[in-house]
Amino acid sequence: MRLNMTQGVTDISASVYNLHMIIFYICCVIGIVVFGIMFWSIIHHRKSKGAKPANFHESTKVEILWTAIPFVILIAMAFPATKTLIEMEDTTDADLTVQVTGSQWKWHYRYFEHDLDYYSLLATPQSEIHNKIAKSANYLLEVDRPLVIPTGQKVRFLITSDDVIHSWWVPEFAIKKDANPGFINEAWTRVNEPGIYRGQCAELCGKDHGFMPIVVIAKEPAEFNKWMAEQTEIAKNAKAEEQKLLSMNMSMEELMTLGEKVYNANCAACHQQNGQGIPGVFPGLKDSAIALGDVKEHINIVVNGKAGTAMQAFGKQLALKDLAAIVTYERNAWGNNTGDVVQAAAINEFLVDK
Ligand SMILES: [Cu+2]
Repeated sequence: MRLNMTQGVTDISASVYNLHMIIFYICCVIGIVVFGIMFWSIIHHRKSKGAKPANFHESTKVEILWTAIPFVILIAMAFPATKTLIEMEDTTDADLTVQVTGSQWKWHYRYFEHDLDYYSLLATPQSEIHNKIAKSANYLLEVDRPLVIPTGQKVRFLITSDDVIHSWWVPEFAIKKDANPGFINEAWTRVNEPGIYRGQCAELCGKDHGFMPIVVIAKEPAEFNKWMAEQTEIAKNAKAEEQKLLSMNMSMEELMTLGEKVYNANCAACHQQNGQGIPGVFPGLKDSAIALGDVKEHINIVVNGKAGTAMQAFGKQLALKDLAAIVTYERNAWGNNTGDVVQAAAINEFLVDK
């Protein structure tokens, strides 16, 4: 039974499970009947026993039977399946709408009714991935900022993508929807019990396809509202903080410490922790023309990305000081030693829509 589908935690996932089981049992019965008759006939009416083959070629009775019986079985299966499918597709009257955007290799969540959006990144440390320490129970299934939704309410998901095709899959909600660039797919859920539910990207989307998990926390509505109030407050303060930062200078040390952390979470997947990239696929930054060359060009690439490549525009993903720290880090780590210190104010000039 461990190999069977999950029953999930929503009414829809329960009906999907039941549907799966009903059709599975129908298939078992058909299998037993068909193979039973076949093997019984082969054994009891074999040639060595002197059996003469019957001839029912062009028998109207048989032809009607073997058309009618499968037809009836198919209709009987289509009824409950269609009912469930229609229910799954009905995204009307949602209490909350969340836009889910896949991008290489992370998820972005935006709450329509609230002033809140954020990226959700893999939280499993590199040391676990490279077998330097023991793997934890939720290896590759943990994120820094999970999606939080209320229990007992209808939550609608609008699923899309920034780059290639991803797929947002949470088995316990019975949701698996492709995230296509330029399209919006809809799904919905109503989770009955509070809890932590995990999923993964289910459409091969490139090198780190296995490194963009999904974690959804379902909280009681009161707790959800409390969480939402806290988060919007934090987001508001962070914006105010950004403005203050523009007139402040961080020390080289602070920038390097923060830079290493942010680099490892956001850049190391492609450019690697040692800054050497993957030859032929992702350029290295150690001794590179970008990291040692013009600071402005370097900032521009980090903030606005590089069209036609996997290099994303990080300006909309990270805070000013994180971006300043990344650029400072890349210019001084791995023996790059340019001595350049980049501050938040320098980054701000390159943000297109701020
Ligand atoms: Cu993906």
